[in-house]
Amino acid sequence: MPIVYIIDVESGNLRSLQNAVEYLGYETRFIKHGSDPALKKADKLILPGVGNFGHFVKELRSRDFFDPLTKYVESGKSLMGICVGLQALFKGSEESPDVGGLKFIDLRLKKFNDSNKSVPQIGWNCLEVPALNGKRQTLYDMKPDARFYFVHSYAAIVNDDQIAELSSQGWDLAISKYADEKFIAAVAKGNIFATQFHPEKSGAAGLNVIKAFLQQQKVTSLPETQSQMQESSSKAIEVTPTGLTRRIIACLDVRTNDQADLVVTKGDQYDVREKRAGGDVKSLGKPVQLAEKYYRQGADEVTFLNITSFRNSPIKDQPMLEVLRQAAKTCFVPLTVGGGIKTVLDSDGTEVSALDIATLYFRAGADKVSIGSDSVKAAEEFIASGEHATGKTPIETISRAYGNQAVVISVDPKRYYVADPVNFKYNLITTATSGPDGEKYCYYRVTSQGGRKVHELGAYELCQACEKLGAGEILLNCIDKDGTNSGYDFELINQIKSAVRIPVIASSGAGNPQDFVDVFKNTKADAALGAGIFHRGEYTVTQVKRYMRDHGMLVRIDET
Ligand code: 1PR
Repeated sequence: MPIVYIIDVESGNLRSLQNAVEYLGYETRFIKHGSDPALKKADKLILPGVGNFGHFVKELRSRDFFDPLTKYVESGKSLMGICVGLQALFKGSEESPDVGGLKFIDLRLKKFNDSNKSVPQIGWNCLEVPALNGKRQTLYDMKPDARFYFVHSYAAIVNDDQIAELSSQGWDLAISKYADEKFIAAVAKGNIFATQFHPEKSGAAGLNVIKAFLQQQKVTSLPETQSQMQESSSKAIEVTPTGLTRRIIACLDVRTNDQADLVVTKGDQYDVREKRAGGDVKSLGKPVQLAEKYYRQGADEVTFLNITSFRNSPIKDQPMLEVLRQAAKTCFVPLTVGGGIKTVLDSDGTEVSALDIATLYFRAGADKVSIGSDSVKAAEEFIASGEHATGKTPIETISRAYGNQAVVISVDPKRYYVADPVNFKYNLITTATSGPDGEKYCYYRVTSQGGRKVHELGAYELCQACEKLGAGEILLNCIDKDGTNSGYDFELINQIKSAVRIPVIASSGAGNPQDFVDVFKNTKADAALGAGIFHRGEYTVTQVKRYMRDHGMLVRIDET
C-alpha cells in the first residue's frame, strides 16, 4: 500500500486527515521532526495546519523542518499544504508580523475585514479556477460547482494585479470571494499544491481533491454540463451576502440511558425523560451511526453534546472520545464536541486542564470544542474584573493553542420579561411577544449545567465577553424553544448577532423545513442547527436542504 507522510507539529485535528487518506486506500505515517529519515523516503507529503500562523511556523522551525522542507520541494517531490499549511508557504502574515514563513510565495496574509461579515470565515465556499488553455479544465479536481469547507480569519487577500503577478510567476491560482474580499483558495506550481480550505472536511468533493493530489492528477477536463444546482432547481438561487452556503448542522445530545448505554437523546426544553412518572431517558439512536447517517444526508457539520458531563470527570469518559474517533472515520465534515470542557480533578486528585481535555478531543477527531457552563463562569469573572483577561480561562488557553475558530461557546439562554426598562443593567429587546403581565421588554438570562442553574447575566453580555476572551463562534440554543417544533427565536438571534462579529449558529425549535428558510430570511444567522426534527425521522437533512434550495436558498447538496 502506498505511504503518505503527514507533518505533525501537533496542530489541531490531524486524525481527520489521516482518516481521509486511509479511506482513499493509502497508509499514513506522521513525521514529527525535520531530522526524521522518513522525510527522505517520502514522495507524497502533506503539511496540514490550523490555528495561529506564528505558532505553527515557530513549531516548524523549532522542529528543524525549514531546510528539509525546502530541500524536499527542490527535489521535485509532491507537497500539499492545507489551511495554515498553505499560509506557511507565504512570506508572512499580519497575524504574527515578526515571524517569517517559508517564502515560496512573495505575499503577506491579511485579516478579513469584519465590518461587513462574520470573521472567522466558517463555512462552505466555492472557488474559481481560471480556464486553462481556454478549456474547461480544473486543478486537482477542484470542481467549479463544488463547495469546500473554509475556516480562517487570515487569508492571502489579493487584487487583480497581484493575481496577474503571481500567474506570471507560474502559480496556478484558485480564487474565492468572502463577501467583497478576493482571496487565494488554492495554489499550485510544479510539485507544490496547497489549499486554504480543508479538503478532509469537505465531504466527497474534498476527498476527490486529496485523491487527485495523491494520484498527481493536476489537470482534469470538465464535461460541458450544467451544475447539479442549476439542473435540478427551477427556482433562481440567491446570492448570499458572503458567498457561503446556508450551513445546516445536525446536533446529537449524547448521554448514558438508564441501561448505561451511550445514546442520542432529545429534550423538550431540556427535559430528556419520557413524560410519565419515573420515565426513562429518551433514546433515539446510537451516536456514531446517526452521525454517519446525517453526514451521508449532506449535513454541513455534526455536533455532539455530552449533556451530562457536569456529573463526572470527562477524562474518564472514554465512550465519548471513542464516539469522536469512530465518527471521524466516516464523517468528512467538521465535528464539534461539547460538554465538560473545563478544568477537572481526575480520580487520583491530579488536575487536568480544560486545554488537556480539548487536546484529547482534537486528537480523537474533533475540529472544534464547545464550552457551555465554564464560559458563563469565565464571562462573569471577566465582566466583574472590569474586563481583565487572566489568560487562564479555557476559552483563552484553547484558542491560543488551536486558534479561536476551534472554540465555540454553547449558550443556554432563557427568556426573562422585564416591566421597567429604565436603568436596566443588561441589554434589553422590545419584544413582539408580550410577557404574562403584558411586559414589552425582555432579555435572555444565561444558564449553566444544562439549564439547571440560572444566572442573572444576559446572553448578550455573555457572548460579547466570550468574543473578547477569544471565542470563534456562538452556538445559540434557547431553552424556551428547545424541542418545541415551533421555529427559532428570531428576537434572540438578532440580539446576539448585533452583539458579536463572530459567527452565530441558530439553534432550538426547528420543526419543519420552512423553519430553516425562515431563520435565514428573518435573521443574519450564519448557520442553523436541528436536532429532534432529524432524530425523530420527521425530515432528513436532504429533504430540508432540497426544500431550502427549492425556495431559492443557496445550500450545499452532497449526498454520498
Ligand atoms: O456545560 O460545557 O458541560 O456543556 C454541556 C452542553 O450540553 C451544553 O452545550 C448544553 O447546551 C448541553 N445540554 C445540557 N443539558 C442539555 C439537555 O438537553 N438537558 N442540551 C443539553 C442542549 C440543546 C441543543 C439542541 C437544540 C435543538 N441541547 O443542542 O440540540 O435545542 O433542538 P431541537 O432542534 O430539537 O429544538 P457544558
